[in-house]
Amino acid sequence: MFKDEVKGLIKGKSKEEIYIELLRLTKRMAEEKGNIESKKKLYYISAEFLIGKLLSNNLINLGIYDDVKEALLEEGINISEIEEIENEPSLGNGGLGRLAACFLDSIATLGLCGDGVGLNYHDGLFKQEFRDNLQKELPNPWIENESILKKTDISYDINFGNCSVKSVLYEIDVIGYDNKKNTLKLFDVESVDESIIHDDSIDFNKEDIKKNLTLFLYPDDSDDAGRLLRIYQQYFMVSNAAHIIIDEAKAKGSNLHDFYEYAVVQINDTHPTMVIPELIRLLGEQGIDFDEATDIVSKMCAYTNHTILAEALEKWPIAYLEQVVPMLMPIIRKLDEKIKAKYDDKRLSIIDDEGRVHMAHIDIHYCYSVNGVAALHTDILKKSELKVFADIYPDKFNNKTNGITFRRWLLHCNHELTDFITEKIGDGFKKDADELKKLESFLGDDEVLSRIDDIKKNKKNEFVAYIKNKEGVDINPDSIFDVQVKRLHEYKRQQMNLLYAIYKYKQIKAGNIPKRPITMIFGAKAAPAYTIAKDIIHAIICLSKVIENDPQVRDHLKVVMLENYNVTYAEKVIPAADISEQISLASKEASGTGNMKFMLNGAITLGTLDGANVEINDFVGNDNIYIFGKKSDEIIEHYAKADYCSEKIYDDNPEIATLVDFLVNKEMLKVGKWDNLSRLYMEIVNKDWFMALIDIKEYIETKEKVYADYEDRKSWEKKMLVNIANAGFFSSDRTIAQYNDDIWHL
Ligand code: GPQ
Repeated sequence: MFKDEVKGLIKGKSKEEIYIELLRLTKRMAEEKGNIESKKKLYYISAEFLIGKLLSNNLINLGIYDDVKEALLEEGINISEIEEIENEPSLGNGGLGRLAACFLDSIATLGLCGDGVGLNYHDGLFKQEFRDNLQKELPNPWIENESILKKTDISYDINFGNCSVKSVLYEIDVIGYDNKKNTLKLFDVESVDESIIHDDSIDFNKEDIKKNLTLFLYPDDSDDAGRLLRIYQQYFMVSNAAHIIIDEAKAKGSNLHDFYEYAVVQINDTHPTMVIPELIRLLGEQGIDFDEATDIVSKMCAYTNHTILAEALEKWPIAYLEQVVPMLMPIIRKLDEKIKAKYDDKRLSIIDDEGRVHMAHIDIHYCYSVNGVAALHTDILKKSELKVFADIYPDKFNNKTNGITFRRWLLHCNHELTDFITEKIGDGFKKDADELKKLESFLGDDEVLSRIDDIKKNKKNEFVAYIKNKEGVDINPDSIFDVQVKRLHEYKRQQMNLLYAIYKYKQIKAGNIPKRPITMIFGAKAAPAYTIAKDIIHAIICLSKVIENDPQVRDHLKVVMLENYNVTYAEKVIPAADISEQISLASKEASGTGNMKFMLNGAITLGTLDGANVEINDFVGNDNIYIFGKKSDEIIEHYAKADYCSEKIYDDNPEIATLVDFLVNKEMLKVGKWDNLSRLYMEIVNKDWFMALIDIKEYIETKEKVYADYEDRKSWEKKMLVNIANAGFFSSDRTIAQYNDDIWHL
């Protein structure tokens, strides 16, 4: 029996040794399963793969989780103690990287032949600590002597303008659920030198490429050296990718004139865009002329856009590219000339009049597919942001609404709910998420409804214990868990949620005690150079201290800022959430994927009609979601007319002004710093670029209604059930099936 075999492996071993044994076991079993193969292969190139810990997910996908869990239990060990030992690889920032990881899981699960290609950042995204109520960034080394990485002997010489480096390829198994495996290919530099980083800081000499190229994910790009390093990283990633794609196609018999029959490349936002000129260049080296090479590459590359935020659309100065990748510039110029010869609309150019190269424009002209990541987002791309392109290439544009892997975001993170669903509707939903819909037949079944509620209570209790142990924070398990966890960005409007917390604080001070205590949970990292985002974190932490110090308030309201929010933390807090905060300024959140994870785990969305919230709303209906705020059309118009004025809202609405003023009052300044709090105050009053004040009133009203409705337990339980039952569409298996049907054709 398999369980006995596992017991044999772990007997008498320490937890660290058991982790290593199980790691080796999963690697062996993956090897036995073998690779998914087909003539045509997908290469999903991405600067980020936020894969999270892998052990338990691999056990689940291999079908041995229960056996291993029981074997451990019989030795007196809870599997969560082993999970704790694994380091979380920090190979991504947020949604874009996590999406890539969910996609890999679904690609393998659907039995499609497709690998991820990216970089092996040694210190990944920084580790966040709070010191003096401020975010401090620390290196986050995650690679142990023995890890999920498998070193290969594949290596390429990558030449930059002023130096060359030798690459080395590491691989991570991507095991499909009840299927064979694919690979995540992570390229690294042989000469990288971790010793140039100091323990207490993420500063380092950005100029020594040979030593630092793969140390960090997206190093601070607020200065020239940082921006240049980013181009080095991008070219290193795509040049390696291009080499291996060509090698693998040739090994399968391609004569390169038929290259596109062997490979399809999905370009995950603009970071891997240089793969287009690089492939053209390498085909040229193999004797294929420019026009044919361009044609071949255009038949095999597809681009996904993940944002309409102008500042996130990469535009590299020619001078930078001349320095780092001079061999690509003649190709980029030729690609641009073709466009300029064909269209006399400057907005379509690749190189603009200021000498900047618009990476997205390379993608749109020279890929055969351009997709957005939610219906509204794709609509906005077609109708406004990229309208000039959509007009000339109407057939290229398509939507692929994002999804999440249910293996991680239900089966792994919520065993109780998974088991209960299985008990009620069988386990077909594990392969066909649409079967969750069957749960709706239990809407009138009080016992089922209370069980759903009990499971939520259990997950809340577990989270209370987890955070107590991890951060020493006490949370009342009977309070409402109102959760906003995601990257810190002004467009996501954590500052608006903060203003709500201030509102509630003042209400309680005035004697309006909420029926039930409220716990407002935030989790977010801010980019190291994003000053206002860091000020928002500071203000949230300061407010939490002000409340903590106030005996009149603290039993009724608690604000918690989770430290170092990451995938592992998400897996704990999302199943415990009652309310899912998805409050971005309409039009700005391309999709969101956290919204889907919360829904699947029975949290109710409080959100704007933005990104995939719109589709969630369509599925669950207005009674099972709380929507507020201005619509995207109106917001887009404000930007077009430049007529939004936060100061006017502030001046005309004393009740709003008192909330903003609170940021710099004496209680806040007792625990916080004037520089940070006053800067945030000024920003909101004078600028408020992402319009927190435009929706604050409606937000407060809607949230009050959510809290009140929460007390009608039966009706809330129904909302939970409707949300879970309608989450099927948001499985990344559906998303990937659509990518394959419409774009990849594997
Ligand atoms: N997203 Cl361009 C990121 O996480 N990082 C990025 O650099 C860009 C986009 C997110 C986007 O903000 C979310 O709305 C999406 O759900 C997510 O990509 C995946 O598409």
